[in-house]
Amino acid sequence: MELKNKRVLVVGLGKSGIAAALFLRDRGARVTVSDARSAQELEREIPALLEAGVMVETDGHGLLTFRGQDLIVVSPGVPYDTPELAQSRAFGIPVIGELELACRFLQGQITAVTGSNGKTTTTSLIGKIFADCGRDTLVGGNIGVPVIELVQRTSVGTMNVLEVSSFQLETVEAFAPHIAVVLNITPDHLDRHGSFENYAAMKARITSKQTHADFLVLNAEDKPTQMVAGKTQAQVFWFSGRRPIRQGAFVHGESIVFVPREGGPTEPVMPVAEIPLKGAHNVDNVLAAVCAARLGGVPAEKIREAVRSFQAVEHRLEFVAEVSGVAYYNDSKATNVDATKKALEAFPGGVHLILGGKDKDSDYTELADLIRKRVKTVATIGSAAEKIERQLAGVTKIVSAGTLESAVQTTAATAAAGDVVLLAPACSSFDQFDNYEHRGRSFKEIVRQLVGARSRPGVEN
Ligand code: UMA
Repeated sequence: MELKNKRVLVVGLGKSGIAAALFLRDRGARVTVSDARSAQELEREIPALLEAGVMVETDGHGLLTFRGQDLIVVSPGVPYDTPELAQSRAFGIPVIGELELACRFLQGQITAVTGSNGKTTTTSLIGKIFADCGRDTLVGGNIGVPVIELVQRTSVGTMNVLEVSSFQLETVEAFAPHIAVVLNITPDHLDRHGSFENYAAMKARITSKQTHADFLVLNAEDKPTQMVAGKTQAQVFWFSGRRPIRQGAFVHGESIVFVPREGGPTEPVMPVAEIPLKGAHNVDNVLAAVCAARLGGVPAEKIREAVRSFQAVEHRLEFVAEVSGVAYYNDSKATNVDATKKALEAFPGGVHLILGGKDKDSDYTELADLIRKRVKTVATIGSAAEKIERQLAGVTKIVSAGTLESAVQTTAATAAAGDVVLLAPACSSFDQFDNYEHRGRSFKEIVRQLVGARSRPGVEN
């Protein structure tokens, strides 16, 4: 792709947009960036861009800015049907995402992981397995490092392990991972994609450019994921925590095993008990990682070693502290209903659940059964609170907490020794926080203050 002297517009000035703009500038393009936020809100980002010779448009997207461009590169958070983008496409201007731009320059092999839940854990785990066995490994994508930032560090031997979201897959064209993983497809981002069918179709795009020389790893227990098998040219490998698989990874008795081809040997990989992560969903994540790593040529014993020493990723069922016998867990990354279900399934009972944030057209009644069985109180926060309270009325005791701080204080006051306070909010965070990481860090900070308060003289511990 020739970029020299090309007029390129980058839409969105977050992490991806900044990285894309600087990369394009570096390759000699004439770059403009456009963002809906005000110059004041972007005062930290703008100087470095101006210094690099990038033109900056703030306070909205001007139609004229989009005209006369040779290429438009969009950030994942910018909706596909934004009117200015629709008009640019109608004028024949190519519109691609930051992931697509990056994959045209990335060297080495790509292992890409998508799914509604478990992406970050599985991506990190696959990255660790490859790195631990000595492969030149880079990890990036939706996990927080724009893929375009990896480009200059890649060489032909690099294993690029990428977390990819439905937002990113919406704008791919040539993206062709050698190993693609779809962990599960459950309702999420329906406000952006319009329907579950559209959302699932975006996830399936991970395999649309794979060939017979590539591999696709799918969850045998998840119907919408199974459907992706009908849309691929790649060799399909399956994983299951419940039953034997003819080609792929599964739990056999107490152990994880791998079958490299139909009718082939069953290779032992590791005992399930050695997985250092909580919850059945994490067994699925390990099974998927085992498939990807074996397909990438890593021997079973190396996989076992790497999994055993893997630590939970921040904001994913992360243990924070125990205060007066109550355990606090941060699962701020549970940004949809299914992730909250998985988090609840990891605890047999005695849970005080913090739910809420920005609603994504979700159906919280799907949580009712698990809440009835395992949750003592629900504390609601954020703009989705009223909808959650309405949908879960009568299921358990619900406290309208409003803020995260008040939710922690309320639950801390009622929780008994042996109980769990779980932040698994089933919503995105953008109504009260910058992002889910900010929400998770705030939760940990509030819990730490609680630890401090409880350990002061005169305060009962
Ligand atoms: N913006 C516009 N016009 C619009 C919409 C947004 O100008 O119509 C601007 C905003 O004002 C803001 C910028 O776009 O300045 C934000 O762009 P962005 O939302 O793409 O954010 P980035 O910082 O580039 O982060 C993105 C991903 N964000 C989203 O997909 C929403 C990050 O995933 C990812 O880590 C990062 O690229 C690096 O690849 C976050 C996420 O929430 C973690 N992902 C979703 C999820 O996991 O559920 C998909």
